[in-house]
Amino acid sequence: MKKIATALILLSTLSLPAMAEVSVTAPWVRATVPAQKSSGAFMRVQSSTKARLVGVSSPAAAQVELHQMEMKDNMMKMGPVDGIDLPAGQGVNLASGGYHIMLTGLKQQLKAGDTVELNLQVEYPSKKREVVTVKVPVKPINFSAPEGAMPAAH
Ligand SMILES: [Cu+2]
Repeated sequence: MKKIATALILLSTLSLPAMAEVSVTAPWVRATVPAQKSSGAFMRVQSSTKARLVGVSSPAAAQVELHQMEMKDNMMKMGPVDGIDLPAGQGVNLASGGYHIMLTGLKQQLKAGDTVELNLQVEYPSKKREVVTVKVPVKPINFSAPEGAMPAAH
């Protein structure tokens, strides 16, 4: 019996893939005013191996989308994208004015000091998926991230 258990442990150790490391730094989500049903979340995401951010969900919002803001015909336009590439070892900024995470159908007002949980779905070239849960602090409406990020036009 003991032998079998040891063998099983060994097997499960061997079958573990070399887990890619996805790290998130400086996450924040913008506070909302009482009637506001949407907000943006921002962070820097880095994966040690090539990966792609393919979706986000949150218990705080009915829907969460990956958005991109870009200049088109001299107008800032914002819309959903189906994923954001994470090149190996290179951080990708989800910042105001570029890629960001858009929360819509907020279940309650987001107040500075609160925390919102975001579940980032990451897909690897093998099609294997991983969920990275991030506790994101809510920052005041007038908060702007360092690195000269543009104010959000939400
Ligand atoms: Cu947006």
